Amino acid sequence: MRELSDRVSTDSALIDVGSVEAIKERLVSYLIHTVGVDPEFAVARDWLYATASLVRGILSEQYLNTARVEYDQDVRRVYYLSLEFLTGRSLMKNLWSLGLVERVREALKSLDQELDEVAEVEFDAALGNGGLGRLAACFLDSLATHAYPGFGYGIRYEFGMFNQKIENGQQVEHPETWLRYGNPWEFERPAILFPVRFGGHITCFKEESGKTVCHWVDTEDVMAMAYDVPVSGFGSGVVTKLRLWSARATRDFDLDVFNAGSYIDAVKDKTISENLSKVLYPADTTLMGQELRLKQEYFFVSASLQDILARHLRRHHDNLDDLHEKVAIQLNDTHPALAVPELMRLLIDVHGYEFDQAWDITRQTFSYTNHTLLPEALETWSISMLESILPRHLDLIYQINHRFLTEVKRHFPGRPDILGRLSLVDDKARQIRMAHLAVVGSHKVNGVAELHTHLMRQHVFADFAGMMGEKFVNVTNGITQRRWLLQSNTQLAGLISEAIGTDWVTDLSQLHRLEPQATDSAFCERMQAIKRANKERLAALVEARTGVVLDPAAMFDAQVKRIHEYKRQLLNLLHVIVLYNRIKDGNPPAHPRAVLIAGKSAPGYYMAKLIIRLIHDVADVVNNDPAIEDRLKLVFIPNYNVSTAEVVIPGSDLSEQISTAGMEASGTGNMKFALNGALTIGTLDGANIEIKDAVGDENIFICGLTAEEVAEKRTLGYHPWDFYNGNADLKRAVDQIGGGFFCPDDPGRYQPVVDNLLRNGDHYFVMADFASYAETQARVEAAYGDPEAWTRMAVLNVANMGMFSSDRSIHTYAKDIWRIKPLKQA
Ligand code: 4GP
Repeated sequence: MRELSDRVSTDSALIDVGSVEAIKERLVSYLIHTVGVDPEFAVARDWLYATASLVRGILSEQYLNTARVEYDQDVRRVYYLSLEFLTGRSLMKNLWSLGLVERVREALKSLDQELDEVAEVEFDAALGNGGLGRLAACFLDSLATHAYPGFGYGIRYEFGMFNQKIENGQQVEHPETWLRYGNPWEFERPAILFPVRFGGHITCFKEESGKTVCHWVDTEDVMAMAYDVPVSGFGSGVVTKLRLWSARATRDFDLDVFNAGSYIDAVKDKTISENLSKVLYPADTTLMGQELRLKQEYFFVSASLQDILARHLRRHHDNLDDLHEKVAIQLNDTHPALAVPELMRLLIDVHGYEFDQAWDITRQTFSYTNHTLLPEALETWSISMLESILPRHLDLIYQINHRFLTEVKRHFPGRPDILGRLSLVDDKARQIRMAHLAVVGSHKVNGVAELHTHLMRQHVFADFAGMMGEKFVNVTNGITQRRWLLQSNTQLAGLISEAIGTDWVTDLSQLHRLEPQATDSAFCERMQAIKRANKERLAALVEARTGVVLDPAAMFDAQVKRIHEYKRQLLNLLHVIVLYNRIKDGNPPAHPRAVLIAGKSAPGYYMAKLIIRLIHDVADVVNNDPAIEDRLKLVFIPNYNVSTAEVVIPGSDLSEQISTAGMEASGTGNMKFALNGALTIGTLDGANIEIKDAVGDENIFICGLTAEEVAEKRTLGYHPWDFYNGNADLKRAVDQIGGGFFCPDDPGRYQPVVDNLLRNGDHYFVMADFASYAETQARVEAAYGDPEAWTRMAVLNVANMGMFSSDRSIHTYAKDIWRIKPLKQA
């Protein structure tokens, strides 16, 4: 794609990357001077570190330029606070951003290295669980690409998302030591260090002026030390910073303790404090309530806010009165919601503000994104835990609540019921409701897809919406087309660019110009050939990881995402069993199908883990039954992560997005698949609805109950037995699961699965949706039998994905929520 490299600025004043020869020289130099390895003996990893050093150098230069421009323009900047950033690998992303892919490829070749092999040895930075963490990574990419003044804050977990191994068909979690060889992208900043305090108690006294002043004393402190990771913007020359905090013991800095007490005990204490940033909590959408997690949340929030305030004061603002004019802070879910009382504490206790003014500044600074409506995911913290770990914050939360409830009383006179529902404090359970704190402390609250925002207004935050409706807005999620098309599906990206030019890379709405290609047979044939090549690449990955050989001529039907009952991998599996039975009965599907499932379960989520096991047991039977031949395969791809997604998504024909309607806030995998020309089978849930509206009803396969119907059934009574008794295919499949057909050595193994589907009320409406899902799958199969029509639909999907770019999401946040503007380039 020559045109593309013309659009990209590779400017570096200090590092010559203008020619292959110059790059080669640099790479050898970095290998020797930075990595410290003899070129004769260097392996791919050494070359990765040499290449990353070169690239990081350019990014650092660009970051310094960006920071200078921001400083000069003294603009408002957004700080994205997130406990998760699911970045994945960075080498190829950065090379694409800088337009250096081909030159570096050639330079490495002249050194007998293959760029793809070098890139492949990079560890995924998996500092996140799933959706909201990956979204944060896409957002940083869009911010930098469009030159918005932005900055990310998170935690530098020593152990990110666990490495999922499958042993005897079961998920086993192993630590992922991604920092084993060091992280070549980060800058360690030992001088950027803030104390974070825990425990202790509060003493308040009246000053002579009559003002009451409170001090938080006798605390135990941990230091937060910064690591900076540059985030490149595509072709913009703008680099955004992701600052990740790592915990350090204060003991390092306080030799007295070593001298006074026992050396060994002091070192033990050090280890305990440093545990704070050791590990990412591997549960998504579930509540944990663990003390370490609370400490992590406060740790990164406190360090980030101290850093933000110090920067604000440094930047020729000698007070914090106008903080909100220069600083917008986005809370990625409630995980950073303690930022609200923390900013209040800093303003009041440290900078001497009165409560009212501090509260004004705070509310104008924060905004909050909600990512899930699942009740079990709405964070609450026990009052007793807060009392002992963050007593000053608890006190401030009570004060905030008191003020807020006074407003509520004014708004809803004579409605004590509402008072209890809206309160930040759940008196009965003795808990603080973090979502309420985030809503009250923010000037805007957004959901992540139209339906989700609607349900948020109607249900979870209905009383709030009744009082402050204008606060609740929608910003539908998006994905960065740079990673999810340009980089991971280079052939399709090339074909698109040939047809419509390369503007789509930074303006995805341009894709609509592809629409006429849907009826161009030459274009469609090339699209098919590309899909075929991507399927071969995926089949190779599957064989390498599982030993199962897939025929690329089969329909590749993929469901890749966290394993969760609401996402309904079980619905998919029931359908696989039905297909299996049909083949055994001599009624095979018209077209061979390979069903691919991947995803991690939270380690403590019993039912999700049981479902993973069931997938393996069913796969064993299906894949090893000679009667099935190649007509059906079922594969579980272990250790799903960003890099695996980059191969699975371009190589799939069918995208499974079959959550119980009303439960998937948005989904972003759905967007990635459609952008890569897979067709969707999905429920009317989350962003599926908007995808359907964009691509047209005839280019998507919709099934199942709507959110309204689900809600209605829940209220009026739902009887899964009726569906079981009314559908012979379904009954047989459920009986096989319950009767041990797939695990004759331990026939009762899956009784809990069947109990959930039948006796315990089938909370996720699997039984109710099965018939509709199976019928829709039959339509999919028929459609797949007509490759021309299928490809036409695939092209129309790609052509209509323009609005699902994270660039669009970011432009909306920038305009409606953060009130920030792109930097004027110097
Ligand atoms: C996820 C939602 O489940 C998903 O629908 C959404 O697309 C994504 O956030 C980004 O908004 N939620 C989480 C979580 O990742 O941990 O709650």
